[in-house]
Amino acid sequence: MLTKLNNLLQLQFKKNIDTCTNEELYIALLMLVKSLSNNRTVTVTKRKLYYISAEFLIGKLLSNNLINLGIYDEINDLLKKHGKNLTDIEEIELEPSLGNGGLGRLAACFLDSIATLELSGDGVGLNYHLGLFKQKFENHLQKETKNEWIQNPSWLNDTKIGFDVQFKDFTLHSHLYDIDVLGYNHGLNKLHLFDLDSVDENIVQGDGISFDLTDIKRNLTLFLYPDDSTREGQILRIYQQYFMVSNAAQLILMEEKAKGHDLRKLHEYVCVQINDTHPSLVIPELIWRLTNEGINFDEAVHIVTNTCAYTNHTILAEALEKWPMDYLQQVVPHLIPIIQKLNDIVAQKSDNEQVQIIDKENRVHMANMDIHFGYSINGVASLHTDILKQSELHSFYELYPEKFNNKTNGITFRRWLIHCNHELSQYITSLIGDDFKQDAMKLENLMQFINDEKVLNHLLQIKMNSKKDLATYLKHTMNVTINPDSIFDIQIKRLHEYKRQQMNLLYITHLILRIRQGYRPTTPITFLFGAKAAPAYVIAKDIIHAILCVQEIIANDPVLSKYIQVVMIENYNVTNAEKLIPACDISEQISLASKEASGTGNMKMMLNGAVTIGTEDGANVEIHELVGDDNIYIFGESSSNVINHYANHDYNANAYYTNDNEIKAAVDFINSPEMAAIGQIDNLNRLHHELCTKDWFMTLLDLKSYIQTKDKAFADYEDRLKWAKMSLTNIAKAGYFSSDRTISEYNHDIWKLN
Ligand code: CJB
Repeated sequence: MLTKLNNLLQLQFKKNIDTCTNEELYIALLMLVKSLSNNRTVTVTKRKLYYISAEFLIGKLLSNNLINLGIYDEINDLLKKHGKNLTDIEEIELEPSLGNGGLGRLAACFLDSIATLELSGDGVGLNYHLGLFKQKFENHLQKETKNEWIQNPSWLNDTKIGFDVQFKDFTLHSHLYDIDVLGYNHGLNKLHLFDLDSVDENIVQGDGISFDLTDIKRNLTLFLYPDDSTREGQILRIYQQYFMVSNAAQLILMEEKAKGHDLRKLHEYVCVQINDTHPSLVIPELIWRLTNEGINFDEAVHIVTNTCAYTNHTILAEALEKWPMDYLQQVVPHLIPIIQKLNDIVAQKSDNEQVQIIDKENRVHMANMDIHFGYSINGVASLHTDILKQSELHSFYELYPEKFNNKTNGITFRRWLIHCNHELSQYITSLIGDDFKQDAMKLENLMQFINDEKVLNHLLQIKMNSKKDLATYLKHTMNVTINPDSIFDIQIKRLHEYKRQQMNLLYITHLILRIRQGYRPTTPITFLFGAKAAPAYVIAKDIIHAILCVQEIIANDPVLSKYIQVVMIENYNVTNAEKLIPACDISEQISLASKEASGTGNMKMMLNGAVTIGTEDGANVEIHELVGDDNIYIFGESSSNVINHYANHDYNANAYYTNDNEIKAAVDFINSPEMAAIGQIDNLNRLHHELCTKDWFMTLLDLKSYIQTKDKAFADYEDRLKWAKMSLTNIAKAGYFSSDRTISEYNHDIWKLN
């Protein structure tokens, strides 16, 4: 390996490992990985999967690829011998900004597992030049800036392939870049990212994210999720979505023709997984293209219906896309007759308004099209799938019970244990061998050590080391000092009212008031948040503002700061998640029951030995079943009660606020003079008003039981051995959440690739 590396360094820079810089070494390692990937043969199975997704939150690739090539330790040792440090070299790589949250990270975990299981399955998406915005904090407010992540050289390979994509007013020629997806030990697939040469970063104003929304040729692949609060913004999203799926369809047909397959049998050779509704236009697009190939409409519909499968990731109405017909008319008029014909087929089947594709207001419901003209629809955790069947999509379930299935999400243990927590991973290997790396259920074997004090103490020590590592990292990146001897209570996820970061904040304001009345936490607590708010989501940004103000109040108060600290991580992303997750003691999974489809951060933190405090929502339900009542903190209303509250319109936030002095005091802290002295009173008032009048996601409903449960968790933390047992149990039971298990199920039930 040393010779190979030195040859690359010589060729590129006329240097060797002892004389080169870290930047040069990073480039040489990137080239080394690429050349080793080239030695692998592309995975082939009878049927090929195309996983189309608006997001792929892949994270940095160097270490992950070294692990999956089986050369991580070798390279690590080699670098050390020459006075270099892999962690420093990793810092040179910029994290691809191609995703937003759980949906995109899931897609990335899936690609890893699909390749590892040696299934032929490629990702298809867009190559956003400036990605999702980069978050900065200024005056305790979120500021969005552009995220320039594409380096030269990078993991992107220019394929020189491109397709014409036809819009109403013009045709654009795409440009395809591929990233190799290496499976663990074997397997090679591709992530196909389509781009457009005419896109111009210079149209973006300053370091912000504003640009001319109508200049499609120059803006099409600039940003993921451009602001869609205006008509222009929504139309831009349709342009992006169509560009993605038309390219996907053309790539599929090109590959199928090259294999000599009969397009009439497309469904035998190809499966398209539609990840949420962003890629839904692939259905009419494929039908259109097949009819252009001389296949009649009905047959084309049959073929496409047996090719496409849809995953639903949320029941939140705002995320289930419905596009006004006239918007589609403006962008892709050639698809309209097809969508109308599909709508006619549905109308003949059922007169139930809820299942129609085109509604009375002439909007096209993407999910509805997916369900009628795909052969599978799955939810992402067992509770979520039940809710789809029993309430949200009940009318569809009655029509097509056989199409509905559950696929509980998973995470790749390569990144979320082996890579991000070397010490824990090596310790587990020393206890039970390394079979768990191939078969995650083997982690169960750790249960034999549940009463072994030596093991329990060692686990506590590993957690402490991770907390120290996080402290060093935060000092280095944000210049904040945190105390590794405190309890690390962590909530990291997109900012959304349903995820209830505001409830966590109200626990903190409540605690501030208690400390001021003389209460003293036994062990200090560090509350860590990481979250980006969508740029147009006003209340979400107000919540960030309030957290940042509380952070400062505590920091400036000599008494409070002895016992508690709040840190809001700037620009939460995969890279800092990899530092936060191993360091977590208490994992906050406190969504309003029924609203979090699954969650995957809950799985990552569990795998790294954190104990969950959570509602019976999403995959928390399954975590609870696996670890049992004693190894998780469950609180709050059940999903069925919550669903009833919505149905009966009987939740009254103001009653909770006025009838309980503790709740009232915690909420009133938000716009108190002390907060106003630091923050913006208008924002704080708006959040306060929202909480005690509307509170659509029922924060106050669960606040009391949340406070009690959290107090209990902090008290239990004092019994270190008991806590270590809980931690060990969580690690041991996490095997079920390997994305290898999830992908085997997808393959067995839906894709049938081999
Ligand atoms: N999800 O990240 C997103 N974005 C969306 O637009 C809709 C859903 C999340 O998907 C994850 C993967 O399935 C889920 O774990 C999570 O609950 C859901 O919010």
